Amino acid sequence: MHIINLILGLLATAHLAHGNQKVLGQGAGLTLKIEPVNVSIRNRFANSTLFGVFNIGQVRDLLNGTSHRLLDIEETGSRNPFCAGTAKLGDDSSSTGFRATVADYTNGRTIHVSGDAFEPASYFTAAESNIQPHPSLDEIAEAAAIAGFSANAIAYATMPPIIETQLPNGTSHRVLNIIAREPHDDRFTPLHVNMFNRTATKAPVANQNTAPTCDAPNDAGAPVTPRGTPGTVRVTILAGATTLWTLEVVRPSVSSGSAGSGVELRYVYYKGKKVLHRAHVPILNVEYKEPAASCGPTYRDWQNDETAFTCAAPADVAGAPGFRVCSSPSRTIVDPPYQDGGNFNGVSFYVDAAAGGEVVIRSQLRAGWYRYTSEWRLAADGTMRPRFGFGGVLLQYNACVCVKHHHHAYWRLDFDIDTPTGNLVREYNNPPIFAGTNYHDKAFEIQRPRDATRKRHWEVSNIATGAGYALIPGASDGAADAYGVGDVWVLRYHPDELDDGVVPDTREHLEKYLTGEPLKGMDVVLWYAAHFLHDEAHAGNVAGGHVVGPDLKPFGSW
Ligand SMILES: *[C@@H]1O[C@H](CO)[C@@H](O)[C@H](O)[C@H]1NC(C)=O
Ligand SMILES: *[C@@H]1O[C@H](CO)[C@@H](O)[C@H](O)[C@H]1NC(C)=O
Ligand SMILES: *[C@@H]1O[C@H](CO)[C@@H](O)[C@H](O)[C@H]1NC(C)=O
Ligand SMILES: *[C@@H]1O[C@H](CO)[C@@H](O)[C@H](O)[C@H]1NC(C)=O
Ligand SMILES: *[C@@H]1O[C@H](CO)[C@@H](O)[C@H](O)[C@H]1NC(C)=O
Ligand SMILES: [Cu+2]
Repeated sequence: MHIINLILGLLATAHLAHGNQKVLGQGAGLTLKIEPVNVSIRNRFANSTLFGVFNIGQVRDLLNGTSHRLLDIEETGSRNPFCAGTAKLGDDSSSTGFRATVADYTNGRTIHVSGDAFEPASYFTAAESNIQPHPSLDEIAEAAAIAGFSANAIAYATMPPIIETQLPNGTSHRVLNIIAREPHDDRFTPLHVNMFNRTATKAPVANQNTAPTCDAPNDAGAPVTPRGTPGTVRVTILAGATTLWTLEVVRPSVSSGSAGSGVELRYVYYKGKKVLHRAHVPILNVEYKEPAASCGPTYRDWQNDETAFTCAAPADVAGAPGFRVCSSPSRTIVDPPYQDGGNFNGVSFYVDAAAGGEVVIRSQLRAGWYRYTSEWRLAADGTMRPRFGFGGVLLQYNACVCVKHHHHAYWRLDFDIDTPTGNLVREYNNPPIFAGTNYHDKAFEIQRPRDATRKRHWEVSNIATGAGYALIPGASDGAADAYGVGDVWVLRYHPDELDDGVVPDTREHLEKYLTGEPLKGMDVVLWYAAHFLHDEAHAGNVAGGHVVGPDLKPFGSW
């Protein structure tokens, strides 16, 4: 096993301002260890031939004589029959189930095959659906070929990835919305490609003439990491000989959920005690706030297409392609000079000395003309800052980024304070909402709004030890509205509730998991939403203001 052991020096002056003196004030650095995790099982998920999927009788019968394609294999909660009920498996990435998604072009439907990597294929089950999933990179390449482009053409999915074409009997022609160009051309052609009858038509140009001028950068045309490219590392952050943090980091291309979930953290421990089983952003929505042709009005985004950003480093971590330690802060579209593209696809690490010595873990994502920064900041004092950044580019055929729109990002935080179960969620209000007490316990699953006038925040603790983490809303996390629904959901853990599923409309549907279950002493999951108004046309909204997210702060004994 390769271990990269990097001593990242910190500027003493920077942390003096931040109360981390005990660890950092002596001038001691943080040590960051990054080891590849054995991904043999993940490779099986990622391999689009995942042998069993097409070999079970039910799938053979369903697909006999059809034109079809395996689009994606996503991880799901394990359905290992030896682990009954909703019990969590241990901290082992390889102990997971999967759901494969197959597009059946001939019959205008989708086939989902579910199983567990450890089961024989005969245990797998298949189900049909008429919801059209997002396209894969090889499907986009085939769509470009159907439109007459060469094998060297550059093609991307754009928004919305699928054009709705439901027939009266509920089946669909699968029509991909892509842009393509030959390497020697400087302009993309927007296309609608019908995968059923293999025809392509030019798509309308979006909002080119009506757009207010705005200073969004141009598309860099940077490559996208093929979805399913495996990559998981085990990270240890030490201060001197003291282990502060241990966790696994999964790159966006294999992040969980129907549409990925950005940089995904697993099995996060602070000072040897478990904090989170999994933390990620499985739901990301956009709504346009002013009418503009072919811009929205709403989209469900995806968080598993990595695109290039800048990370100064000679090479990736040995044995872990797609993971890199930068010698200076990495730069995405939300950092000056606010440009698209760069030298690196994957997950970068660096120590932000200016922020008091936080280890910053981040990636840049692409979905159509949007660029997103998926980021986690881990501080020596146990503070964790989930962050999401919003940017966009001007495309030759599309200036939707200039039209005022809202982004809604939904974090899923699967807390396991000390232990998976035995946790308690409390809410703090000041002034109080129940006379005489600032705190109340959450007895049952519930959705709650933020309320800055009451300094409202939430706390998850272990009932037996009293150790816990507070979830403190970020000052820029915006306001929910009719489409960007909700701020906080407090739910009981279920292995199959990693996202709200592929939904026919784009709005989030976490309400389906509010089934009235009791919460005290249970395994709990908090979802947290931030709402960001993206308005490139108005200066002042650009510099540094494109990042949202709450703070997670430890309390009790750690
Ligand atoms: C990874 O796991 C596989 C299957 O369990 C095993 O055969 C292989 O030796 C492991 N590789 C490493 C580098 O540990
Ligand atoms: C996927 O499986 C096929 C066997 O059908 C194998 O030839 C190929 O090398 C595998 N690809 C990867 C990336 O493991
Ligand atoms: C597919 O269907 C045809 C005609 O119904 C049948 O002859 C053939 O055996 C089937 N193939 C498989 C692999 O089931
Ligand atoms: C649905 O309707 C289309 C168009 O009439 C037809 O070609 C197709 O066979 C029908 N599919 C099913 C499953 O009924
Ligand atoms: C392909 O299907 C679309 C409907 O989805 C239809 O409008 C178009 O005429 C068809 N083209 C051909 C060549 O059959
Ligand atoms: Cu935006």
